[in-house]
Amino acid sequence: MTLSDQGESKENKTFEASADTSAEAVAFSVRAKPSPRHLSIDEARVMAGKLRRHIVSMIGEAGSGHPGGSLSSVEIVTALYFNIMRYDPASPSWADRDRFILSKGHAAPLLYAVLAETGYFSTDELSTLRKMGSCLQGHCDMRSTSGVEMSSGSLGQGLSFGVGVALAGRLDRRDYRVYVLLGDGECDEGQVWEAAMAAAHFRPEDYKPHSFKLDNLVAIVDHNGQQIDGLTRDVMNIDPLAAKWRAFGWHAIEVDGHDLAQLIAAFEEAGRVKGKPTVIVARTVKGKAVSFMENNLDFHGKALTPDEVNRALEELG
Ligand SMILES: Cc1ncc(C[n+]2csc(CCOP(=O)(O)OP(=O)(O)O)c2C)c(N)n1
Ligand SMILES: [Mg+2]
Repeated sequence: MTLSDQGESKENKTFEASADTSAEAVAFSVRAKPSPRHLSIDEARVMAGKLRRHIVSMIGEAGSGHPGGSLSSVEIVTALYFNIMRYDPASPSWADRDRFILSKGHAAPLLYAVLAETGYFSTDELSTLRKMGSCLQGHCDMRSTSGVEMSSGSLGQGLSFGVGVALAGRLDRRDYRVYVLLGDGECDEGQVWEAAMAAAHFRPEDYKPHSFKLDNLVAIVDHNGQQIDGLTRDVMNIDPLAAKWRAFGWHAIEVDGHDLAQLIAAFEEAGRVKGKPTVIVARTVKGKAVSFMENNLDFHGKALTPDEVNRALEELG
């Protein structure tokens, strides 16, 4: 049974029941799991274009924000929210939902765009970004925005949080999966590597009788080659990135981060990996799909002017 088969009142009752650990309630909540959405690649491409239009419009309207790193991760979240993850916008705290954690919290407009398009709130809210009283803060605030799993913006913390959420899933015997999106500049933070080491450390033989293998955890690194102060290879060379994660005990997959088919295949591969967490190193272009923003360091943390918004929207079609 999928959510679309259920009436509204039954749906709410289902999710209330998921906190109940009786066999009957657990069986019911297992039956009631919503399936991931399934857009075709062409439909997903159209959705990616929509997300990009939201991003440039809302940052232009706000007059501040981080467009470059929001645009580079568009296909990553499109693949996750429209082909991979299991969630229900009507029940944002449903205990069995898959979790998406935006560790690079300055890309908040990207997350807001996808949360609006999936139905967590209206797309009309997007134009309130960074305004007084808005539920859409400049950086992610889990107390203000439906669907935001972690307050982020201080780089380096999301993977540690994700390890905790993945461990909690194992402890609670829930089969949700945890996805953490990191920036490549963010990987300069030592805490990322502490979390990477911890994630691969937890093994069932250490914690019998429970299974603590964190193969329910997937990190994605948006490897756009740029950070706030310049090129990653100049500021702090992190390559070879996949080899580093492998050395830390992770299964690593490298993809073109704008190729939806490659991304979906990589997430599916991650779902089949047993006994270790997976990292997807996604090669991307900062400012992707807007010619004057691509690889332009200026647009790391600078809003588009009204004229630039118009030019960008024209290009995005
Ligand atoms: C702990 C911390 N230090 C510094 C900053 C300021 N800052 C915001 S974005 C950014 C660069 C991040 O680069 P990257 O992770 O590569 O992000 P992307 O290229 O995807 O935008 C920095 C240093 C911060 N937010 N948090
Ligand atoms: Mg970067």
